[in-house]
Amino acid sequence: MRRKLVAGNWKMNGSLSANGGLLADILAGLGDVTCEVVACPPFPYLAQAQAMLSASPVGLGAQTLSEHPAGAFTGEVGAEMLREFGCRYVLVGHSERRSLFGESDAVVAAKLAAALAVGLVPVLCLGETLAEREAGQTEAVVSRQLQAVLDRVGVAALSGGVLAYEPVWAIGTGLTATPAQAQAVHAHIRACLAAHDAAVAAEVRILYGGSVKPQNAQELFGQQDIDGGLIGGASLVAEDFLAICRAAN
Ligand code: G2H
Repeated sequence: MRRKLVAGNWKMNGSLSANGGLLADILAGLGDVTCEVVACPPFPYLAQAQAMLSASPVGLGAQTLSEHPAGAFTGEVGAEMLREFGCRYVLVGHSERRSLFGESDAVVAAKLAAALAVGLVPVLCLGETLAEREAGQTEAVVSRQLQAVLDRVGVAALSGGVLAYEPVWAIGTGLTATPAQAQAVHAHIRACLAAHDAAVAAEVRILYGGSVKPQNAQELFGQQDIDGGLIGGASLVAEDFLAICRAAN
């Protein structure tokens, strides 16, 4: 039985005061939430979030990390630093990192390995563009993205891990994959894992991301292979984020 997980990806949003209010409201409204909840603020706010969340059931995650452990990499943030600030999770290979910051499959795999090396749980993001979907390449694209990671770390390293299917065409656009579309890709991803190791495939949680809202969350999370959500815009509004968390109960 996979426990559902809902993670808020705040992207490059927030301020000390806005985050303080958002986290306080989330903590105050958690009473009837049973799924695992995670918040992923921007780097400068990790200490603030750590202070507010460390005694709570809400976990902390970062949005990316360097593939290097330490050294002359100006502007980068290493895995050990994230751990020191209380992170349990880190997003790896979000489509905005891939498309806007040029992260190749190989770089994504290296970042995932760097996270695992210090005991962080990577949330590996996979997803196709609209052009790729229209060309019938959805399964081929997510298979390629997953295989790059499997080639690097092996399937056993994903045991207990988290993946996120985020169709690029649904991210921040208001378009959402239908539950059936999402389920089909989630099932494909699980089958790819099962081809390597059935036990790992059965326990890995696969989140759906891309314009998840209170209105569509329950039906998405009701699909057999959808184990929760990676929430962008709606994670910035406590009421909406909590409603999505409740939909995962
Ligand atoms: C996808 C998602 C969060 P949104 O990027 O990772 O964002 O919910 O705004 O589409």
